[in-house]
Amino acid sequence: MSRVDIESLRKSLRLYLVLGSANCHGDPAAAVEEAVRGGVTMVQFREKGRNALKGAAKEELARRILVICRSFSIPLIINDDVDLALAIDADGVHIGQDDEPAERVRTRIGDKILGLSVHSVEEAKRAENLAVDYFGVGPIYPTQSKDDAREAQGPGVLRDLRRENVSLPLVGIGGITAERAADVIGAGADGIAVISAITGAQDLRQAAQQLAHKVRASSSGR
Ligand code: TZP
Ligand code: MG
Repeated sequence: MSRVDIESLRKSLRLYLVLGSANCHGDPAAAVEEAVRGGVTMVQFREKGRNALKGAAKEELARRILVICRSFSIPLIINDDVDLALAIDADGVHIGQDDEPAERVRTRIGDKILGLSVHSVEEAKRAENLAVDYFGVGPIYPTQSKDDAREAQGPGVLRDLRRENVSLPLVGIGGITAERAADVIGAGADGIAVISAITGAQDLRQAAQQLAHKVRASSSGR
């Protein structure tokens, strides 16, 4: 197998749902199914927080989410858990600046997708030679969904990255709603990553449909 095709990854990143059990009222796998039916193009399993599942229970939920993603042919990325990604043969891993270093993760996951959170041009430049496949950039707007989130930076950070010729696929994250999606895409992101705009909605499928529509409308021609 070879590394992911960058252009198809850009498309997969268009509407990236990030979630774990802390973000869902009901079964997270059911939430994924609804959201994917609405137009989500990639999923990240991010099991965090005080009551986060661990061990076999975490793996069991990840496997159920993987079955759904596979049935819709969309990638499943695991947040900061290389062992789990390898155990279930997920499509990739997403890491933050303080997680297992990207070089080591790349060695362990081979050709799977590797995403890295960056907060500035400096962090992105430092990581450009690290065999990372995409950058998650944020928080773009204030967020309630991450305890240790840094200060929101606005879509300008995406513009700065593009101006400095960072060419990797970029996905904006943090406080993104249907109303804000066009500004994030317009600033240079290939897609948007959301938690609450989907998991906090009454109708998850409809929320995903609205977001997908906004992304499609604002990235036409790309
Ligand atoms: N990383 C930066 S902001 C964030 C993460 C995981 C949380 C995004 O959640 P929401 O609800 O879409 O603001
Ligand atoms: Mg992390």
